[in-house]
Amino acid sequence: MTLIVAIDGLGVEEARGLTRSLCTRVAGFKVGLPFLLANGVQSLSELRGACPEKLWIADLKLADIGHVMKLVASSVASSVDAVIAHGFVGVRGALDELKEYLDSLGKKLIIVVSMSHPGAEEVYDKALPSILSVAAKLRPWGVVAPATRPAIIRETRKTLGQGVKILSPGIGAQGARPGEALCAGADYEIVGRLITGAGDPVASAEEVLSKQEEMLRRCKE
Ligand code: BMP
Repeated sequence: MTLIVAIDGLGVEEARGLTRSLCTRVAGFKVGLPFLLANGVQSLSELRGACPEKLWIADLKLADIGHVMKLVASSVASSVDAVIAHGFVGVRGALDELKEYLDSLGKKLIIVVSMSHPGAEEVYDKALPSILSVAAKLRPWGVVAPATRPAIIRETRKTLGQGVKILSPGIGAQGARPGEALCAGADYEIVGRLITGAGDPVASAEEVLSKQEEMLRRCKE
């Protein structure tokens, strides 16, 4: 399964309905800060109850010293399988501590190596070699790399090899097409508004899945 649905701007009931109806079709769900701030951290376990077996990721945009990232992660860790942090904060006193903490709980670390918006070219992409070396040292379960710039995904895969999962946002609302990131070497595509903002989110998710399959067929020819 290749689709992770990003839940950002929904209420708990709407999100529960969505996760329940998409449960058999997706790899997992990424829950963002807007959802958690609006609905409270406790809403996460409520939400997970609708589809407990899939991959649940807390996207708290962590970018701080290790001590603070651990405190933040501890407030969601019991309800999720993985936590996302930014790669640019570096290893020592930051991501090393977070990784050790998550390892001790049996949870996964995902680090951002570049972002999907245009401004990421101004700073993030320039630091890519350094951030990839952070990832190579830490060996997180996964990294986030942009669907909007497949060359970054290819570079990430080439540098980090097959042992890491690549998760790619930027499909639909940000311009990339379903399947593009998978063709460049990503394992999962993260899709938010294209699905959560659709009149019929389930139909939209089905459409994303069939477009992914079609694109993968074509790029493998
Ligand atoms: P959407 O498909 O609605 O554009 O949502 C993309 C999701 O991926 C959002 O939750 C956003 O926070 C996240 N994301 C992103 O768009 N680009 C990145 O580089 C990193 C992200 O986590």
